[in-house]
Amino acid sequence: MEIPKSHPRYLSLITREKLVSGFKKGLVVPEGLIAHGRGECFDYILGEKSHDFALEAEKAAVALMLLADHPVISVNGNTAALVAEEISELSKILKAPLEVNLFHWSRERAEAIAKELEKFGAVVYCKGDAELEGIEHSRRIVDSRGILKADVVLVPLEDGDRCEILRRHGKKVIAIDINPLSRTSRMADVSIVDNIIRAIPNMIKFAKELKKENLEEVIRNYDNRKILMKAVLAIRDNLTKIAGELNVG
Ligand code: PTJ
Repeated sequence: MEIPKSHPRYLSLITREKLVSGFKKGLVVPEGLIAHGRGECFDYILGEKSHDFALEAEKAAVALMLLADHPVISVNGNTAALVAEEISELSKILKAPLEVNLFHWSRERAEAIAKELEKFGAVVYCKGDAELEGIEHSRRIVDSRGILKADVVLVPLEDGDRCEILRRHGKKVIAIDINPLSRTSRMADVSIVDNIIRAIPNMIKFAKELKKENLEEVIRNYDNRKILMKAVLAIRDNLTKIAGELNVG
């Protein structure tokens, strides 16, 4: 569908179109469209901008990945449809391979997503030759070169319990989830409460700017509970502000 640039909701509508196009290409599952709707709702309530708490988490995430021995970026259908090019660039800068990891797994879709990412020159793992113990659903299927041996894993747009299991396996987990109340946000070591379409470009910027000697300090000063608290308070404050505006007169 042709969306005029003058439309006040242009960016939001274009983002939807990317998902629909990803769905038609077999990258995104129907459930992914529903998940996006939930994300849109939280983004709307948060004012559709990267708040300070998101920027701080994005910076800490980049520092953690730069300090890691085996950082890996997990990619699902929605992520591939929305930010294939940007996440490939981030992967190259951070020297963190991409790994296709799906909740609604099929060999065909995993390979289609890998192909989409490879177009942008990233290293993509999708052998699915190993299993993460402790998970019963398809996210247990991992690559022996990637998530299985990773020490830090970036998990955008997750759906629940894998974060906890990854941590039980001794890995540090960075989540990108615009919902600060989600199980994933609550369980992660670093919770990026931001829309992925802003989070990845912000992370690219930090990855280019951060100096090696500052990485440890960034991590030392980072407090994820505070970040999540600020995100929840931002929801409250934004709603209070809007209610106040409606109350005038
Ligand atoms: O491709 P698959 O098979 O791995 O499936 C992917 C989905 C997204 C369907 C699957 O992981 C799923 O069901 O996820 P959930 O449980 O809906 O969780 C996704 C989380 O991501 C929710 O908390 C949403 O609020 C959040 N979210 C959705 N869109 C965005 C987002 N967060 C940041 N940016 C977004 N654009």
